[in-house]
Amino acid sequence: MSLDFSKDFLFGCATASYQVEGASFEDGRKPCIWDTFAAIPGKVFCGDDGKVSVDQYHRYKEDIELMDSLGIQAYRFSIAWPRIIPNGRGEVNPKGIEYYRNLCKELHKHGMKAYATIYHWDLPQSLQDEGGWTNRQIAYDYLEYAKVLFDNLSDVVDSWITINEPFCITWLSYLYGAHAPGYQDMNLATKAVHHVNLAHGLAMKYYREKGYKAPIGITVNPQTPRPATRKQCDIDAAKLSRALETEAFLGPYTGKGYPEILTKTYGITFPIQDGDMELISTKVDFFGVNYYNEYPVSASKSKPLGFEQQPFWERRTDIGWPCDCEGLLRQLKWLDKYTNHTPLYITENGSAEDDKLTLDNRVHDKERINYIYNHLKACSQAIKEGVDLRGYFVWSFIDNYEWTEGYSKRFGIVYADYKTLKRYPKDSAYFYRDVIAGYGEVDM
Ligand code: GCO
Repeated sequence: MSLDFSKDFLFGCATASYQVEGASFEDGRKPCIWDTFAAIPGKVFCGDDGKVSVDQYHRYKEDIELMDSLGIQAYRFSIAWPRIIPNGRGEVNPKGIEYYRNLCKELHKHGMKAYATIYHWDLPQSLQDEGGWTNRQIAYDYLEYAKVLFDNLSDVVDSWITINEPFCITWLSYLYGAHAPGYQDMNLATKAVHHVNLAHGLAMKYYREKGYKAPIGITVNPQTPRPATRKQCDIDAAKLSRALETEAFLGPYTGKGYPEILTKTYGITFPIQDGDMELISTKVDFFGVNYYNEYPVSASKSKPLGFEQQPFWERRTDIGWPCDCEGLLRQLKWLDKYTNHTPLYITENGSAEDDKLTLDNRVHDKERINYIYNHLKACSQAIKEGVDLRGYFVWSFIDNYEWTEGYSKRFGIVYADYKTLKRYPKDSAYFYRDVIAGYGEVDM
């Protein structure tokens, strides 16, 4: 039954500021792009927004105590840019710094590590009004914001993640139009890709120059889709999709540059200026990997990008995604090779299930337990096959605001009653506790 992880493998849980904090307009925070997007009718399920969410801003002590009771060793949270520099650029808000300092200290009090993500999508609206990630200036604004965090919180943060899922910030938000700000424009998206990459590079360079010690990396949600058939055209389609959705980021970070196939296929050119690629390839200490699923793809002449997803056979989670733990193993092995054996962390993995609170306040989320167990097995197998995987953060600690799905999809190992804001550990929380404890395999 043991999942066979070494004692120093790190088990954590993850959330993100806009998804859990609430207190949207307290203590000087100003609007972010998700406040704006959520207010546009039809963009988010039921028009849900992050104004209250699970109110972690006021309840972080209770949440950390609960994490501690489950034996969780690290908490990955994100810092809200609009709390730290409410106008995006300029004046720093001391209350913002104070909040995250207190959060980290509380984690340490409980013997847990603080993993801070600098940007998890809550861009100050004022910067979006100037073009958001399509405007090169934003990379320098991001640098100033990151500097404030490094210079004020480095004594309490144990590990930094510069950016969460560049794919979602760029292609998903500026090309597919699914996330805020919701554009569908290849040219804008191409600019956004380069500027997100540049922002990461600028922050990395500053961090290295200042000699900060805590490990720093970036979290990607790689796509290494499997070709639906063995036909060469489908293999090429899978490669194209991987180049667009994954290598457009990991290529520059690992010094390989942008995949040429993107220019050849789509005629796009990234707005590179002198010195950019060198900055962007500043070596990270690790890559964070967010993995939920993987799809079969095939070539398609009618689809604008030249590839399309095919039906799959695996069970769907409540959000409609296939449960594919084999995909995780494939991705980890591919990443290990592509990044030249850089240390990896699973910074998110989990499933949305249709959870029901029983009369005795329990949630019997067997499907989530299966999901996590099978994905942990894939992690353990990857380590056996030589991947330098150092930790796993379950998504999520608690049910929260699932972006365009609002509060309709529950990813937590802790159930949130959105009316009373009470927290109830689900069976998966106790399962996770036992995994971390090693099922009693401890020296007694
Ligand atoms: C992402 C984000 C999380 C999501 C989670 C489930 O991967 O989209 O990092 O904020 O909530 O992935 O969709």
